[in-house]
Amino acid sequence: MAQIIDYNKIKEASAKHPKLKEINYTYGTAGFRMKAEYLESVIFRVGILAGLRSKKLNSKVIGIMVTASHNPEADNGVKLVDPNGEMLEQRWEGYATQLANAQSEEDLITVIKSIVSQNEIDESKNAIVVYARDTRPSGPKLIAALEDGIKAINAVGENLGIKTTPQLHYFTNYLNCCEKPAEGRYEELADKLYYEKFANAFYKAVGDNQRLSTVYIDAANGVGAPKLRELTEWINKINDNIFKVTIINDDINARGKLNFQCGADYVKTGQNPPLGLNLACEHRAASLDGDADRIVFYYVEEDGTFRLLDGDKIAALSAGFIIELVKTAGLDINVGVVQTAYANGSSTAYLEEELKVPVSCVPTGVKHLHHKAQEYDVGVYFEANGHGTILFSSEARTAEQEKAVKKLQALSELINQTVGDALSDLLFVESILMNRQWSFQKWNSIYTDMPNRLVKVVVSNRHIFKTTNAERTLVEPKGLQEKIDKLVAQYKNGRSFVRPSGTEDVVRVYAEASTREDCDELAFKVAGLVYDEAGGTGGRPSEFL
Ligand code: 16G
Ligand code: ZN
Repeated sequence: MAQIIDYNKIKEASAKHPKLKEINYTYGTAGFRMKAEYLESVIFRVGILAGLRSKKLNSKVIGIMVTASHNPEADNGVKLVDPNGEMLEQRWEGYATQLANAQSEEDLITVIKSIVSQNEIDESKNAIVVYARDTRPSGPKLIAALEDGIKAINAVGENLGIKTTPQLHYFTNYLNCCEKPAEGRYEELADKLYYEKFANAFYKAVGDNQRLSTVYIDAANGVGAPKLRELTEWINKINDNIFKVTIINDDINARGKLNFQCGADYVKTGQNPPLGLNLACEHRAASLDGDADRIVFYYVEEDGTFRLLDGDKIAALSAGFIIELVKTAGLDINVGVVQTAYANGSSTAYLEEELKVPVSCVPTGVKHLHHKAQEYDVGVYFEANGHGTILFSSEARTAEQEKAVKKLQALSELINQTVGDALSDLLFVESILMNRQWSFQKWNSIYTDMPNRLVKVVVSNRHIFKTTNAERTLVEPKGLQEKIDKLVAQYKNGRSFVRPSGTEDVVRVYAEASTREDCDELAFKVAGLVYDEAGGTGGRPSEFL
């Protein structure tokens, strides 16, 4: 029987994890994320918030993931997951920020009480929370603080140990719709159920198509390495001739290696292969990020040119295959694709003009994409950085049993619909390529990326930047957008936008144009303009024009 909230107990426990005075925390696009040493008080309070959220939702299970994804090893972070496996409801992000910033124990209690009263939370409800972490060295200490928070609010906490972010999302959703395991069996079951589901779905989706060559996977020296290894063992148990991977950058124990010159973000940003991978021209390769929710694919041409198959290419490949199945089966199902401003212009043109699929553009961050994708029967969403998934409405899932429908169903089971998942995306892409018997070269040739460049500008206050039109137009600082437009107009197929980062203290400039030279010139001119007119600081980089 749950007790009502014991505020004295919370006060005492909180005193062991005092808030650092100088820091102002914000629950942003990626939850709380910063240097690990600043996070102890925050994580303790996230434990409390998760307890409150579970009580509010009638004892539904809430998930908590401790990770800083693709960030350097010294960082860490924490994110809450709602019962259906989706990101925390937006209004509660504000509560998270308020709790994190309460300076004293008294302030903390005041904030908790106001959340309870605003949401009419029944304090006597049970609360249940599951939590996991990635492989960062700071993880265990932060998990201990989290457990103190969970205990302080008398919630039941189940530790899932080391998991990928998508595994935590998937299992949170599972626990809220299926039978809960016995106490003490959560950690093991979270792996087993996940492997079993995706291995079986992969087997179904590939049918009797011929297997393709080995995929070399750069696991960023993170949690993706052991998890992918176990997942492939499960696949091999069913049929050891359908999927071959070689995992590199799988050292999760050595300090300093996580995401260091490897991983999806490094490869996407630098358009270079990661450290430790010697790519020959026939090799197929992919990189995960530190918590295995992003994936990008790549290969090198005979002349050594590096070719990236990013989130936009994954979206195009998936949408093309799904549309074909839908047509073959004669289904009345609407398929749509959701992108952000970062999507390569050529990908949008390919989707709209060749595949004739509706494309919408939303602000950066998974919650925006996920939400929009739910409007379609089949909603494909991928950020260019390799984070994404596909949502199949139940209508699409229960259509009649024809061959194409069966394949569509198999695909719907193969993708982790709670959140973008590098491992499930890998199997999904591989199954389409096997069905089509396509090489990476063939896949790449569906459209040609426009040259593009991303530049960071350090400014004294990024919060003065306000955008509209899915982040493609600046509203403030006033007058800046007009000046950007003038620059853009000087370049063939020019496109550029400026937005404040949600995860770093910088402003990002993106530019595209017909040629590499034009694109770079446009990007550095816009960056220079932003630096000069909107409080650039820390020295004007020499490449800015
Ligand atoms: C976070 C987002 C990711 C987005 C990135 C943008 C989630 C789970 N993750 O990592 O989707 O692409 O932030 O970062 O929403 P930025 O605002 O610094 O450019
Ligand atoms: Zn990630």
